[in-house]
Amino acid sequence: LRLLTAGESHGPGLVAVLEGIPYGLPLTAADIDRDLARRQRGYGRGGRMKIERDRVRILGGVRHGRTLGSPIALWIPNRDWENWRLAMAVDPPQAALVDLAAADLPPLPPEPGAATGAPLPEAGDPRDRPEGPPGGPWPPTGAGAPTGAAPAPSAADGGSLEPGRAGGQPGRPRPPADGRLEPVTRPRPGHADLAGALKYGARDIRDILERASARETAARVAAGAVARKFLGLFGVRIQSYVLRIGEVAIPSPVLTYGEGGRPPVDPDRLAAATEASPVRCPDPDASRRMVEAIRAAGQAGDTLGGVFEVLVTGVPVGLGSHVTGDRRLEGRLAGALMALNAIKGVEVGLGFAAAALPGSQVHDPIGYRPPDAAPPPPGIPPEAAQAGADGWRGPTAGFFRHRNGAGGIEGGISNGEPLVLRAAMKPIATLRRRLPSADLLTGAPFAAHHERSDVCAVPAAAVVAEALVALELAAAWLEKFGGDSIEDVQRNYAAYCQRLANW
Ligand code: EPS
Repeated sequence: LRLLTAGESHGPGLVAVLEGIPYGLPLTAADIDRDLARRQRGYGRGGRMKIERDRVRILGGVRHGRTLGSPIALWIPNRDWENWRLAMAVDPPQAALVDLAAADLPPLPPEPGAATGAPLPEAGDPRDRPEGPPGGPWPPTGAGAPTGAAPAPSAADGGSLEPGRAGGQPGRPRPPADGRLEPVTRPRPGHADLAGALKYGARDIRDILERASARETAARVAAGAVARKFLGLFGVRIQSYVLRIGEVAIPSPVLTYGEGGRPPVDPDRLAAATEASPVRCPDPDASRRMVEAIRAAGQAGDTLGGVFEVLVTGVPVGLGSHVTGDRRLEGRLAGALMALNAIKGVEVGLGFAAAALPGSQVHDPIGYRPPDAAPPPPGIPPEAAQAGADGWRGPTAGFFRHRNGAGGIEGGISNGEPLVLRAAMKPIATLRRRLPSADLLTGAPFAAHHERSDVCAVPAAAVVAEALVALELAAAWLEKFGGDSIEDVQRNYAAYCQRLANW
């Protein structure tokens, strides 16, 4: 499976090309739009999400609602592009301006890129003073925490904290129509701005930030929705939920099993509770406190990170392999999650907690129960059910674990228990309370650039993580059961399940 995405945050749109999905997978735009909409939600998102209504157009690889086995080309237009036609023009700015003459725009500022010629802001402007801690106590403890009445969060509008206008900052005058043509020269600590500009030799940080923006994840979510649809044919389900926002945290709901290895939660109820929460946390009380923490951070001009978990049920024993490092499933999945913007840590199962425990409390005792002869639960192919798949576990020939500290992977191979993956996201780097920075062209001290942004995007990142896990698992699936058509893959999978059932 190969994926390539393209497109800038404020360019015309985002593109994904996914190659390797077999012939004959039922697929419509609605399968993809559902996940695009989920990625847009979550309390703490900024004004951009009020502008965008992400919807895919399938440009290739699908005919009459079925995949053709050819590359699948997906296109997600950026509605905000209308506001950035000049600043993000594909043509050189002077030519683009001729095209846009009807828009009655003011004259262009000097060409960005000439290091000496680029206009620099007046250092005396109070807006250029950093508002964040320059070298004060670290980590800061609730500095600037606001008081006062909390506005009621709204799940319906995604709970955005900023007004939906393009550009500018709340309470400040709107920049001139061509203001975005001015080069961005004050790198944000924590963003790709400075490292990217130095690496590529860019004199305008916009050349870096447009692609470093997490807007690109919309394209990965679209491709991941195709992988999810593919895995769904075999009874595999992927659900994320938020465990932490800032200091508000809940424990993983899936690590502690009941008597005899009974699943700790009903995956349907976990999914319903998660999707009903404005922060995608299945615990309603924690959700309320998380919303409050995001609101307070937003009022203080700050941002918040967090932790989410991805649960994958119905995974058969045998994906990935112990034989070489690059085929180990843990490494592949962790790599996929670490490749998501702002992710700074990944855990599998007990994760870091396993380091503090003796082996007797870490490794999962093995049990056996003959597979049930009853008809398969909905969504599980009969041959997988014969081999012991029950909606929680995938087919395992009847072997099971009394708990799931391994997070469903041993020796780099899936063991049939659900996969349990966690990732830690750092707070978003674009702060309204701007941190100290230095001008890219002169080195002069300035407050970092601020552009409209999110206060917290952990709920959205969890949805993106589902897509990344789906893509990696679909790749591992095709390596084990691959074929040119869905029919071939189903036959290969059925034969494997049969082998397990006859164990
Ligand atoms: C995003 C779109 C962006 C940001 C966010 C993710 O929109 P804009 O830059 O127009 O506000 O909301 O990007 C970042 C957090 C970032 O650091 O770049 C999206 O569609 O997810």
